Amino acid sequence: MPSWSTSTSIELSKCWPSQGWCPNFAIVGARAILPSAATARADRFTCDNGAVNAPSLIDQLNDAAQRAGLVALGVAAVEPFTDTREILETRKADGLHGGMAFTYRDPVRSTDPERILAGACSLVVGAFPYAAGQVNEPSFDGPAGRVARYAITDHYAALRSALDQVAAVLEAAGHRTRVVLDDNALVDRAAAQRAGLGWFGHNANLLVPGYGSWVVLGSIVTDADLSPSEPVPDGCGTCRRCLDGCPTGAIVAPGVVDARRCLAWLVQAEGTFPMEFREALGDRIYGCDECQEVCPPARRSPQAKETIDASSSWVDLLWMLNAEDDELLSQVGRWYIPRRDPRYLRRNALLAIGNSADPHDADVRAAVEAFALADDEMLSEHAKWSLQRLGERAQAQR
Ligand code: B12
Ligand code: SF4
Ligand code: SF4
Repeated sequence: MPSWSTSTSIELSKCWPSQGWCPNFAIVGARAILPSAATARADRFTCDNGAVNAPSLIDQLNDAAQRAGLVALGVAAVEPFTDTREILETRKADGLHGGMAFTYRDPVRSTDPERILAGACSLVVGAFPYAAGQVNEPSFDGPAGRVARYAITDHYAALRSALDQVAAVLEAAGHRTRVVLDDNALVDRAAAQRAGLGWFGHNANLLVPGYGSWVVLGSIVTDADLSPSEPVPDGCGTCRRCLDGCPTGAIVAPGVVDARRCLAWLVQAEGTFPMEFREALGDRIYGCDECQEVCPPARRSPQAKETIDASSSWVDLLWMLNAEDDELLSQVGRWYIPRRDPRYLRRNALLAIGNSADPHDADVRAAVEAFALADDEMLSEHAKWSLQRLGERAQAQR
């Protein structure tokens, strides 16, 4: 369990404005940033419930957050996120959303916390750390598909449980609460940024000082009138490792991801996987971590020293090709799979096999050939690509 510190802003101020990576991050502890004094801003969004920044309540919230494993907690005002709404609309108009729904479905709704809870006064936003450590090699033989760290286990369930525990403190004090995370209801990164949890990285992720981006984010929308936290200044400076490290050039400008090129989206998107990004997919089967793997603050997270259980970070690709639909969904059904159609899991598996399996393995070839000959047009086409790629790789090894 990381140590909590309320002195982070003093330590961090040594780093900003930064001209690149700040070496002091490694010594910065987790953030307990709920303001302790009853200092509600006079100019804030109308909220007539009366400020409730009683030090005892703030202490209880911080204690509950710490016990529940959150590494940062902050408060944001509930004004609509109009800047983010504009960004969503502009990116949608420019096609950068690549057909995604989520927060793009209804930008007005996703940027207005009052739609979640009428009479809301504050957002209490939390960050839950996940799998930042060393990923072990697969524990089985044969081709292995890499699972992005955020999906290794259900970190969103852990985050929800942590936020529920913090919300219970507010409820016990007589306030109404709604917990939202990773759905269409709210733009989670913008909420976290406004709540002072971290800064917008050039890789578009929200980076928490001392932890980097290996955190998932969620909010408690409440009618409790709490004082907003101070924002965190930019910590990227002139660094651009994520832009240069992205295998498909999807970060088209600092903080701007073109989903049409982003592997994390393409593995979730319906239809044919774009030809030009198939090789770049490598052995990935779900999600993509490259723009975080190269990120110095993410590498220095306290969790980076831990080793991650290999059994959940790799999936047996031959099993994916051969398993029945029900079995596949029972194992990885919590992933976002278009239309809940397991064919998309097999589509991704075929590409990952082409890119990473032993090209001389007869079992691999037989499994892929079966799909190449099958009636399913989409899978047959991806299987043929996979066979060709295996052939090219076998040739290159001679
Ligand atoms: C749609 C979505 C995706 C899409 C699109 C991602 C994207 N960049 O928009 C896809 C499927 C590609 C995706 C991928 C991932 N996602 Co996602 N995703 C979402 C979702 C549902 C909505 C995000 C959204 O509204 N995007 C819209 C655009 C407008 O926002 P944005 O890209 O975040 O841009 C913001 C900043 O970059 C900033 N900004 C804009 N211009 C500029 C300019 C500069 C210079 C700077 C510095 C910043 C900046 O303002 C924007 C608005 O706040 C949220 C959950 C939620 N409800 O919010 C999770 C969420 C963003 N995803 C999350 C995660 C973990 C991931 C992945 C790491 C998973 C993975 N390993 O594959 C990748 C990361 C890819 C990346 N580099 O962004 C986490 C992010 C946690 C964090 N620390 O930031 C979230 C918040 C889920 C959660 N509740 O924890 N995701
Ligand atoms: S998730 Fe992967 S493909 Fe998407 S922006 Fe990051 S590195 Fe690029
Ligand atoms: S890799 Fe990207 S997100 Fe990380 S510090 Fe550098 S510019 Fe910022």
